[in-house]
Amino acid sequence: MTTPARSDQTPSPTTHPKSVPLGVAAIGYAFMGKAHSNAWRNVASFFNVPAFEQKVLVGRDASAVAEAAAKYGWAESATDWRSVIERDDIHIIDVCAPGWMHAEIAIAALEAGKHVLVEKPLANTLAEAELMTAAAAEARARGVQSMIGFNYRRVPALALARELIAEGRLGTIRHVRAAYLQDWLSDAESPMSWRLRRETAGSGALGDIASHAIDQIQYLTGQTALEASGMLKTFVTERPGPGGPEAVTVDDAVWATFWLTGDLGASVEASRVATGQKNSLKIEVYGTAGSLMFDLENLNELQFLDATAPVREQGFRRILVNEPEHPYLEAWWPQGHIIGWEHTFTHQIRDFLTAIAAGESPSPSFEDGLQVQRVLDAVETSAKNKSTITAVEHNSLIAEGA
Ligand code: SOE
Repeated sequence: MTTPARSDQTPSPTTHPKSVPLGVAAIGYAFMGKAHSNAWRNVASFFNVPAFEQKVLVGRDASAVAEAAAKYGWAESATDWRSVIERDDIHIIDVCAPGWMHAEIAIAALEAGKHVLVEKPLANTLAEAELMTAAAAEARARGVQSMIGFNYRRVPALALARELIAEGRLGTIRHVRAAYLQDWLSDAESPMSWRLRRETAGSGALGDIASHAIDQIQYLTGQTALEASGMLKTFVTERPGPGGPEAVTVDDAVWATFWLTGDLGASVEASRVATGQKNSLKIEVYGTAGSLMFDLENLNELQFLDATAPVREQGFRRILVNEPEHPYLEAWWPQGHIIGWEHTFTHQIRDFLTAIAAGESPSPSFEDGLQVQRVLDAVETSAKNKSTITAVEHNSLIAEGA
């Protein structure tokens, strides 16, 4: 449980002098720590952002995190995140640690008056996500900002898709389909890791990658899930662990359907055992006046169908999202010089810093992260009870399973 913030003793960053660079500390130096470090290292070369310094990279293994800090451009390394968040020269905490650490670190950092960016999903449980969101709301009142790292919102093609939908170019959206397929766990001999234990990951494909698809469905359409129905499956029930075979306690794959506000239907499929699919996020949006298709493996492109065009000319056409007029692109290279997956993290850090400098709440907020967590929880409840969940907010059953 979090203790109420000591507002009288918690520094307020709104008084942060512009002349003093924002001190940044990142917690975690594995895959996401590396992706975020790369973004911190290059964002100021391409975007106008407030001055900041990569001060500390935090990890549990002193020698490994020291090596990573030197490699990724951090001034120093540390092994105790609690002492780092108490430092006066640290103003931003970037949480790249495994899901089971998100709540404790983010809440402590917010209470210490630090702006917080946390990787998705917000937490391992709905209860943790609610505590984090309450802490974020309290901190925001003190000028302390927070953001969740759904980085695919920063793919220019998906940001353009959202703009086109918001402008009405697709008319009324009827349904959305999203599939996020990977195969790094297809081999039953792939060893155990924190991502395969419920106590450290919360869930498997559901929280790890379906969370991205669920966020995208809500982000692209501006609607929120009301009803959820889902199935979860663990195909490989035990894997080689440090002390011999160990039970896998999270899902390998998830199938879910949703009704959203706006009378909109959606389906999400996510798997980490889809043999041959490496990091394939495909999204399709179908409206009364047009449709869109996106494929992460071709992330510079958006397929757009304008159903108001004469039928003889209709068809999905490829928009190469690489013009200066497209979101984020004017900062990079001349048109047609495409960008990659890692650029989405640079865009994310740019938006986070820009919001902090403006004293505004970055998007997506912890509230957005909590909404996704409610949907994840509703899918799990539906799968467990073999039923359809309604009122995602209240996570109550509407129909007992057969
Ligand atoms: C899972 O392997 C993973 O690393 C996710 O955790 C990330 O969020 C996704 O962007 C890539 O795949």
